[in-house]
Amino acid sequence: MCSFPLACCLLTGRGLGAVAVIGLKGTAADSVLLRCFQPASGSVFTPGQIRFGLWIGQESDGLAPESVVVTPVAADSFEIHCHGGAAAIERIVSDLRSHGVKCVESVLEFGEQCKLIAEATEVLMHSTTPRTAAIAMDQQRGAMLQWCLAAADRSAGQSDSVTIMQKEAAEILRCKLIGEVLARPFRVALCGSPNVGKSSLLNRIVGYDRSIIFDQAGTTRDVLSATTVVDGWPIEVMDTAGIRQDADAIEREGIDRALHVASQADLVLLVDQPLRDNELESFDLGSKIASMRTPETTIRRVLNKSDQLQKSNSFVTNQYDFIVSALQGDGLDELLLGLVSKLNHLQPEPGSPVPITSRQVEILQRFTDAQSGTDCEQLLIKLLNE
Ligand SMILES: Nc1nc2c(ncn2[C@@H]2O[C@H](COP(=O)(O)OP(=O)(O)OP(=O)(O)O)[C@@H](O)[C@H]2O)c(=O)[nH]1
Ligand SMILES: [Mg+2]
Repeated sequence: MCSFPLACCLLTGRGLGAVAVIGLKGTAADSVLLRCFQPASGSVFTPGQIRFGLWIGQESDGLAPESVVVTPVAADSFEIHCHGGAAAIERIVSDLRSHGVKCVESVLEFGEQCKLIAEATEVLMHSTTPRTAAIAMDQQRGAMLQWCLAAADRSAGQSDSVTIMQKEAAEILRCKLIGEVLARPFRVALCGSPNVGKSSLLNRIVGYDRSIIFDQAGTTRDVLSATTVVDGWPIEVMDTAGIRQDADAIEREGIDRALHVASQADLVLLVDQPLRDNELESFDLGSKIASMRTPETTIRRVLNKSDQLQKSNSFVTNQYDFIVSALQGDGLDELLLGLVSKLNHLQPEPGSPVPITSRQVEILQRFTDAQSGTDCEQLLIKLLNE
């Protein structure tokens, strides 16, 4: 029969998290565990369970037992969730060592992680700004894990706590967009009629000449994008072909792409310009994009070329969220803050749980809709381990 050496590894960041996770695996890991851990119920370990109990350690050391949660991940593979302080971690690791378990430093060497922490590590690797990295790091240090364990603890108790947990999960889901922009930039699409100054705005926002600007309709034929950082958030600004009804075949292709980009964006800036007679351009682009967008897409109206605007037409300007001049830079600061206002509004408190993968979002959504405490418990197990 083949056997695997016993090994343990700290799977969470050292020292700063409220909860620490220690992985333990190897042949007969369960029997080593049962020498140190007393489960609250006496049943055998089954993968996917959450087992509450006491860490007894070595009786000879005279230390008081400590509450821990043990999750059997697979046969001969366990996670031990304990208090995040160094003393609690050291105690458990040293007890395991005394039973012949080798403690490895690197998670990669150990080859396995708590799913929530592994996901956070992956997202952290893709975070590009200090602001987004700080939120990812909170998750890597166990913010979501801690909520999940606390919820599992309560779901075993009173049934009215289920409603409270579902409210908490709904609150966590409010930050879904923040979770998404930790690993990819917030997507802003510039759309509008030809020649209104979309490419000029892109260049202004990113601070260099990314797009060609020309005083002729139909200059931009394809989607061009540039990434920048606004108020600490990574933003991808996408310049698109001007949309008009009487377009030729090549322009039509660009327009289709523009509409597709608009439908995928987090924020669509619908750009207009004042006409010489101060009337609005009559093109129902707003409702066209509104009909294509996802429910999460926000649309904001921008009036560009404010330098050409006459004072008498405030009734026109009232219809816009932002009034700017890409040429002269007027209104740009307000526009930039407007780009990220949704993100700033959703910014979580330091250390709060944020769902950072579509898997977490999907499970939390099911959690908020679950009908019973047992369903909730199953979903928490899924969130921890699936
Ligand atoms: N006066 C004034 N002119 C501007 C402003 N912004 C852009 N323009 C001019 O408007 C013309 C068109 O600008 P573009 O940025 O190429 O417009 P566009 O919307 O990208 O055009 P298409 O790619 O053809 O759809 C150029 O001559 C720009 O210099 C502005 O704020 N004020
Ligand atoms: Mg253009």
